[in-house]
Amino acid sequence: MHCSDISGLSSDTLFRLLHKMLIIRETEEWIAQKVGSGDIKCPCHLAVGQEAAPVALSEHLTESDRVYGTHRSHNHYLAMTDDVEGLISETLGKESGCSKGMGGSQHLIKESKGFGGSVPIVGATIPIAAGAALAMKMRNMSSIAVAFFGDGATEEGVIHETFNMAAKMQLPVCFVCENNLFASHLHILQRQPASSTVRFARAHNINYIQLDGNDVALLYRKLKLIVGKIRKNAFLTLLK
Ligand SMILES: Cc1ncc(C[n+]2csc(CCOP(=O)(O)OP(=O)(O)O)c2C)c(N)n1
Ligand SMILES: [Mg+2]
Repeated sequence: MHCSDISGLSSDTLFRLLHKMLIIRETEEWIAQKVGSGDIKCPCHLAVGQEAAPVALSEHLTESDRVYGTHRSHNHYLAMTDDVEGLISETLGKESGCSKGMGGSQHLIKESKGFGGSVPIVGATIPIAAGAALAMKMRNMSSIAVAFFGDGATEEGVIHETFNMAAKMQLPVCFVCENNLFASHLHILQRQPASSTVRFARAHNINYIQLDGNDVALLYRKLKLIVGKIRKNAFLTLLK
């Protein structure tokens, strides 16, 4: 059995990480129940099992940063905002929702907390994150942008255009591929010649690291270093 190395993390930090992951899991279980009962009518994609990466990353971000999500972003939204009520109201179509009840599960936003938005079009927020990073760079800010996306998004042309531009312009953006091996019903090996997506970063001379998305302590430690470097413009350096 894989045992997570929790050395160097205080009990406060570990408690906070676990607490946040449980809030996300329980909120999504509630949402699933309400979809089943018909109270929630918008399409909902759950992120069960994908809580650790956004929770660990959000620990190193502030509301001046900008996180962009996908069709499956309850986890990204809650990790950044802690806004359970805004998410639940949104899925119920209420005006008190984070998008005033007009967006539903797949159109979440809360810029005051650093969540720049999620949309259902696969790959669509990746260039938006790069655009935010460009604005941050032009304004000499120390903020960073984050684009979460699935393995399926690596099959969209826009991601490769964005990687090229981000690498060339050395933008302060962190691309996070949550590779759950599936896009809809198809396993990645039925769609691509390899199951790891890091080759796309390599192809654009973007620095990368491949991490176990279920190991929150590892993610916390590694992402702390990476975010710190991106803030100083020292991570997205071209590989020799
Ligand atoms: C441009 C575009 N093409 C197709 C779809 C339909 N679609 C919705 S989710 C999905 C699969 C996405 O897979 P992945 O990016 O791996 O994310 P996951 O669902 O695994 O989190 C597809 C093809 C879409 N929303 N947008
Ligand atoms: Mg996937």
